[in-house]
Amino acid sequence: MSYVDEIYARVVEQNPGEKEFHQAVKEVLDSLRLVIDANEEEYRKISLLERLVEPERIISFRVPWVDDNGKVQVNKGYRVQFNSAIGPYKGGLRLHPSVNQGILKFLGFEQIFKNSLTGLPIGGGKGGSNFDPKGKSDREVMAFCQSFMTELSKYIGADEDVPAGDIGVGAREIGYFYGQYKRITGLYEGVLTGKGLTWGGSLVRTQATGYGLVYIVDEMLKHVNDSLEGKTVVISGSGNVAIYACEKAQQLGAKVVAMNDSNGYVYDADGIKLDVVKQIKEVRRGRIKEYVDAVPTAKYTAGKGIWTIPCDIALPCATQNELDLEDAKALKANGVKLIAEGANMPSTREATDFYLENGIMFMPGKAANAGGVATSALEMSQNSQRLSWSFEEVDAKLHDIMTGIYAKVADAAKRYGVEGNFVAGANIAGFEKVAEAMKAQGIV
Ligand code: NDP
Ligand code: 2IT
Repeated sequence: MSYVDEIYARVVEQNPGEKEFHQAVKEVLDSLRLVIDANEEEYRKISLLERLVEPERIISFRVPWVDDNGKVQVNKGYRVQFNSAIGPYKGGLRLHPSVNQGILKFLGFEQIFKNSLTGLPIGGGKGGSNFDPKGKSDREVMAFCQSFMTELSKYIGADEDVPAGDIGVGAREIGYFYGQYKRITGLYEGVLTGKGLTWGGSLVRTQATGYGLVYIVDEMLKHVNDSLEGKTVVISGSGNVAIYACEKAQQLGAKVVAMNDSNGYVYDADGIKLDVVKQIKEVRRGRIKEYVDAVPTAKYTAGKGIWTIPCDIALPCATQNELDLEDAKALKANGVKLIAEGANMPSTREATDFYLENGIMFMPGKAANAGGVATSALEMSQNSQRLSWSFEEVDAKLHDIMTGIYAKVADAAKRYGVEGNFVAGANIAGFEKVAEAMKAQGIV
C-alpha cells in the first residue's frame, strides 16, 4: 500500500465517526501523492504523515452557565491545537449546535495549510462549542462566553494560541471572551483577534475574509483576461464572510443576485441591497426572509435551492458540505465559470471533482478564505508593536497576501504538472512549508 493510502486507512481506523475529518484528510493526502511519492523514504523515516494527521493536543472541557430562567445549562467546549511547526496555534472559535470534535479537527487540519499559504508565522488550531447563540439574550451569551474562557484561558496566550471568530462568533463574543481572559490573567495582550477597534482590533479584520475572497477571484479572472465587471454572482450565507464578499464584489462591478441563511434564500434580480442585509443580520440578528419586507420586488424561497440560480460566479460562504454534486451540476448547466470558497470545505468531494473535470475555475477554501486569518496575523503584529495601521495600509497588505497566495498555488500546480488544478496547488504549497519546518525541528 502507498504511504498516503496507509495513512488515510489509519486515520479512518483511529478516529471513528469523524467523517468531516476523514474527508479533509483524504482531499489533502490525495493531492499530495506526487510530493509524498517523491520523498517517501525520507518522510516514512520520520513518520511525517503520522505526525501531521495527529493533533499536538486537544483540550475538551465542560462549560456550565446559567440561562435567563435560572436553569444551569452545560455545553461541550474544545480547543484543537493541531500543529505549531510554523507558529503559535491560530484559528477561530465556532459556536453552533453541530460542533463536535470531528468537525473541529477537520477545521484545525485545514487551518494548518491555510495559515502556511498566508506566508505568515501561524500554526493551525480551531475550537468552539455546541452552544447555540441563536435566540439567546446578550446576558446568556456573556455568561456562556465567560464560562468558556474561564477554562480556555489556561491554554492560550499571545505567543501560544490565538483564537478568533468563526460561525456564531463575531465582535460581541470576542469582546466577552477578551474581558474574561484579561480579568483572569491580568494580561492586556493580543490573545484573540477580531477585537474591537477601541481595544486592540485591526482595521479591515471585519471585512478581511470576504474582501480577500473577492481579491483572489479578481486575480483568477485577470489571468484569463477577464474581470468582475458585469458578472452575476450568487453568494450563500449572510454572515460575516458572505456580507463582505458581497460588498467587495459589488465595488468591483459585479451584480450579486442571491444570498441565504439556513432557512432559505432571497433572489433579487436588481442586485442585493447590502445595507438591508447588514441591518437584518448585523443589527437585528434576524432572518434573511425579512429582506423581502424591505425589498418587495425580491423573492424569498424557503429551503435549499440557491445553487439553481443562474450565475457566472458562485461563492459558497456558509458552511461545510453545503454544495453537493447535484448542486454542482445545476451550476454548470446554468453556465457557471468560476467557484471560490469563502466557507471551509463547503463543496463535497464529489462536487469538487466535478468542477475540476468540467473546466470550472475553482479556488478551494484554504486558499480563497485565507484573508481572514492573514489579517488576524496582521492584528497580532500590530498588537506586538503596540501600533495601529491605517485601513489603506492593512487593505493593501491583504490584497498583496491574496495575490501572493494565487501565485503560490498556481506555481505549485504547474511544478507538479497539474496546471490550473488549484486544489492540488493549494495543498502542495501549504504542505511544503509545514513539512520543511517539521523536518527541521526533529521528532516532536
Ligand atoms: P457567521 O456566523 O457570520 O455566518 C454563517 C452563515 O452561514 C449564516 O448565514 C448561517 O445561517 C449560515 N450557516 C451556518 N451554518 C449553517 C448550516 N449548518 N446550514 C446552513 N447555513 C448555515 O459565520 P462566518 O461568516 O464567519 O463563517 C462562514 C464560513 O466561513 C464558515 O465555514 C467559516 O468557517 C468560514 N470562514 C470564516 C472566517 C471568518 O473570518 N469569519 C475565515 C475563513 C473562513 P444561519 O444564521 O441560519 O445559521
Ligand atoms: O477559518 C478561519 O480561517 C477563521 N475562522 C479565521 C481564523 C482567524 O484566526 O482569524
